[in-house]
Amino acid sequence: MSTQNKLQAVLFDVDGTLADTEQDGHRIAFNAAFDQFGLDWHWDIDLYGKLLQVTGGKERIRHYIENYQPAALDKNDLSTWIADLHKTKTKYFESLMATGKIPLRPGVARLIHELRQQQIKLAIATTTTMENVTALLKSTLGEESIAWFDVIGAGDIVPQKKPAPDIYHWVLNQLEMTAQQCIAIEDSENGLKSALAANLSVLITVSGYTQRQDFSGAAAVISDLGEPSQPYTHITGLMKDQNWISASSLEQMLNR
Ligand code: XBP
Ligand code: MG
Repeated sequence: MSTQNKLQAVLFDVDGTLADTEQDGHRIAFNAAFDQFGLDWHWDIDLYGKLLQVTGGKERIRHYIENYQPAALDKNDLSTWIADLHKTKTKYFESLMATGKIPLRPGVARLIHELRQQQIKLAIATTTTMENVTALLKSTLGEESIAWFDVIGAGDIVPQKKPAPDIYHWVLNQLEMTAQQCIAIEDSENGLKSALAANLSVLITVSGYTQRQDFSGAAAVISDLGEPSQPYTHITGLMKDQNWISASSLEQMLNR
């Protein structure tokens, strides 16, 4: 009898993993919200890279205020003000997604279709807001794709965002599965830490902002999920001889 674990579900991160949303999506939406609020704040590409250390948009704004705009700390009811600013940012992000200018990364749609065909469950574990997840899925895979995901864990549903394991624990709990039955796909060190702390095996597909981060503990680190016509670049870990990620290569990783 085989002692191999059968792959039952794949848990996808969203930002940087499904699509490159940070630089030309979230960053633009934050800046648009700052404009609408009459603030002269501007997050350029480099600064935004630094701010990404803090996950969660509201948490990132608060961190920015504390470190770059301390005068704003005197606002009455700062938390409500940040929440309002962030709501405006979410509206901008949703309308940006609706333009369809941000595509899925290589191999993402192909792998999602293959997993569905093989009846392997799909789930999402993300720090971003639920509205943003549905806006991205709608604009890339179509409205019906939202229902392809058995569980979507997003934003404030858990008290502690990544790198805490809370969102992965929540998703596993909703799936009624153990970490040994699932694999997580992430693009960042914060995401990796979160998934590892929930005992998951993790595949990293690096993104623009994350390529120099520390991915110790990942099952493998590669450029992207790859396509038969566009192989991924192998960085570390297993699967040197493969060209693209399939359900069977994920199962191999689970049993490494
Ligand atoms: C994503 C995030 C999010 C987005 C912005 O991290 O940290 O905060 O940058 O989204 P991950 P919100 O890919 O690890 O989930 O403004 O909706 O928080
Ligand atoms: Mg990410």
